[in-house]
Amino acid sequence: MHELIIAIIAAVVVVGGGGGTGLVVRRRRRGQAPLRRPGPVGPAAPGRPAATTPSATAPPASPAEAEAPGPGAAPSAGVAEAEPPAEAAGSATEVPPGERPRLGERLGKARALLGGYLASVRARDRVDETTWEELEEGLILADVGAEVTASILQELRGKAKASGVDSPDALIELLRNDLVERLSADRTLHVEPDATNVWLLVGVNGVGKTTTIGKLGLRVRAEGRSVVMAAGDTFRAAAADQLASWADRVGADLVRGNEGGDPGAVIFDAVQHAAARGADLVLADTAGRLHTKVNLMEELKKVRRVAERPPGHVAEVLLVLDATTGQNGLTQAKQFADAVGVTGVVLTKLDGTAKGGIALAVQTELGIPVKLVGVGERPEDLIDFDPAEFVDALVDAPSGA
Ligand SMILES: Nc1nc2c(ncn2[C@@H]2O[C@H](COP(=O)(O)OP(=O)(O)OP(=O)(O)O)[C@@H](O)[C@H]2O)c(=O)[nH]1
Ligand SMILES: [Mg+2]
Repeated sequence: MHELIIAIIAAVVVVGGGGGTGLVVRRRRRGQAPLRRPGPVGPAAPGRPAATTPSATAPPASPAEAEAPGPGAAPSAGVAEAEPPAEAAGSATEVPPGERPRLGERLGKARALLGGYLASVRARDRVDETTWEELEEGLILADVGAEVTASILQELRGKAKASGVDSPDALIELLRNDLVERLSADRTLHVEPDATNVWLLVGVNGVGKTTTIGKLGLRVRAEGRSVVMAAGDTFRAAAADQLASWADRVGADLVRGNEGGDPGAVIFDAVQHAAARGADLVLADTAGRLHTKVNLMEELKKVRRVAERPPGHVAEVLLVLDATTGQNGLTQAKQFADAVGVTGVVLTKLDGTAKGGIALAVQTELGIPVKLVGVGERPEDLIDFDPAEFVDALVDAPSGA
């Protein structure tokens, strides 16, 4: 306990630099030094104050922020923090890589479910119709969906026959390889050089868009890229406040508008702001009203069009799906894909009661790769989707894991 208190005091002294350094780190000019890319990916250590240019409208969290210049030169959404263009937004590269959780450690229910069925398949001494029934039931209950399950099993039957596989273990190995193959895709998160890149985060209410932007911000900052966050969810003031606290933590500028304001204007201003600062990336939050309401989709289309206006370039449209909603996610993905052209899925809450099979369904049925997965609420709980690790976690799980 005693050592803990000393360690905390030491950390505060180092981080705070004796009181004034925090301000210097946060506001120091860095010019247009070339950014390290693509560097090691990792989040900031929790609580570490990465260099930041806080939002003019976010409530000041420290005296450093209170002294920041006001929104004198703020654009029409009235929001971006004004700073001399010579300073790239959030351009510091001091966010150290951190430890990320492994996917296999976090997959809860998904493992237990399919694992239970596969254990039962393995326990039998041959492959017969019961084997196929168990595989079908396991995959469907794991949220893979009836159609995809049928196609997996059809292919598996063909492969098993062709290679003369008749033991349950060998069949499960075939299944493992088939699932990994189905999940193989290009998962690059694109950043175009010499452009003001925009990553648009879309998805229905509560799926984890804003949290994912925060987590993504940390990753991207750790790669040495400079970030502007755009609070495109103007339906609730609290949404922008939530993003403001992430922006502050991550060391990103924040552009926000008034409650009920035009989301397109916020995105437009964020792109202008990013371009003026030479920032690499705009992470744009959007509202998540019910996807069945046509006006949300129309609004998102507009936001996308605005974001594409030069110098803006929409490099990614990331659909955030809550993995616990199962097959419902597929319907959502179809609608968002039709409206705004989704380039990748972020599957959140895989640590919860999610069964995980939706990853297969989305990629197989819609051809949209799952690029990232959320496995918890901590900043570092966003990891690359690794198909082999994901499938191993499902297939090798002991019954009741
Ligand atoms: N367990 C777990 N919780 C998560 C994960 N991602 C987000 N959450 C939680 O889900 C809740 C909703 O997250 P938000 O980021 O506010 O979701 P949103 O999509 O922005 O929601 P709206 O702004 O209402 O549309 C929060 O409590 C998050 O902490 C995850 O990967 N795992
Ligand atoms: Mg939100």
